[in-house]
Amino acid sequence: MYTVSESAAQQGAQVGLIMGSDSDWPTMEAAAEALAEFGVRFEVGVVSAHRTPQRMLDYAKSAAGRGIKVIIAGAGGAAHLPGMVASATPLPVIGVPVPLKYLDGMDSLLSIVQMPAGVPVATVSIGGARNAGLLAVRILGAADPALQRQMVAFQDGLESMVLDKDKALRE
Ligand code: RP5
Repeated sequence: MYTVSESAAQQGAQVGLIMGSDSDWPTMEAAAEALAEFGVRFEVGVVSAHRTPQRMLDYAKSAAGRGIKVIIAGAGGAAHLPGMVASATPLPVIGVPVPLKYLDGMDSLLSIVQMPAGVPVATVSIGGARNAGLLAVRILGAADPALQRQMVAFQDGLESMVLDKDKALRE
């Protein structure tokens, strides 16, 4: 389990894990856990597109220069954070639609996924923060053979898990 404050201080972070509000953390925590499973260093922060627009731009514009390779951005409702961050950084941005009380996260999904040509955001499923973390690992793994081998082992583990369940079902 991670708290925002514990994770925020990591040195040499490769992934920037940001969210529009601390209320997004229960959803976004799964991304942090996935990154930690692979030993990927990350930083965590609350960056609101609407409440702290300048902070958002400062974060997006400085991320690549600080060594960040991938940004995971989660937001709910009128979820403009991932798209706006993508507009101000050359880094790959993964958007996580955070489900809120109303509309079951469809508002978050549609706010994030329907980007104009030229400004891509790789959008995962509603509440799909774990896959956001795993996708960040895959992106980093493309230039890091050791990390890619870890991903292959993880995928082998998924296969074994399913085969074991299948076997148990038929026993
Ligand atoms: C969004 O507004 C945040 O990403 C969050 O999902 C939502 C609600 O924020 P709070 O009112 O809980 O701070 O910008």
